Amino acid sequence: MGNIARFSIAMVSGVALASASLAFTATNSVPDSRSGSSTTARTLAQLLPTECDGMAPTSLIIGTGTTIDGTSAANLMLGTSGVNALDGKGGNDCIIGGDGIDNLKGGGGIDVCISGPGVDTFASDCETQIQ
Ligand SMILES: [Ca+2]
Repeated sequence: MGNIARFSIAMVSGVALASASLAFTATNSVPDSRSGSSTTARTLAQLLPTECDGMAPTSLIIGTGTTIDGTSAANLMLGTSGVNALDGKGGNDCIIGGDGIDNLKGGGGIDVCISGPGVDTFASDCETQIQ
C-alpha cells in the first residue's frame, strides 16, 4: 500500500470520527442550572432563629424606621442596623433588635427578645431576654 493510499484511509477515518463526534454532541443537552433563582417557598417558622424555636409567627415585620410596632398577631420582628424601639404588642413574638442600641418591648403574649451588637435594653414583658 502506498503512502497516498494510507493517507487517504487516515483522512476518511478522521472525517468519519469527526462526523460521529458531532452527531453525539448534537444529541446531548445540558439542563438549565437555575443558578441565581429559587422558587422554594419558606414559612416564617423556618426563618426563626433557634432561640425562637417552637414559636409560630403569622406575620413578618421588617423595620424601616426608628419605631417598629408589632400587631396583635404573633410576629417575627426584625430591627434595623440603627437604633430601634421595637414593641411586639400582642401575640407571642420573636423580636430581634439587630445592630444599634435598641429598646425591646414584648407587649402581651410570651415573647422572646434578642439583642444584637450594641447594648440593648429589655422591658420586663420580654419573657426571654437574650443579650
Ligand atoms: Ca437595631
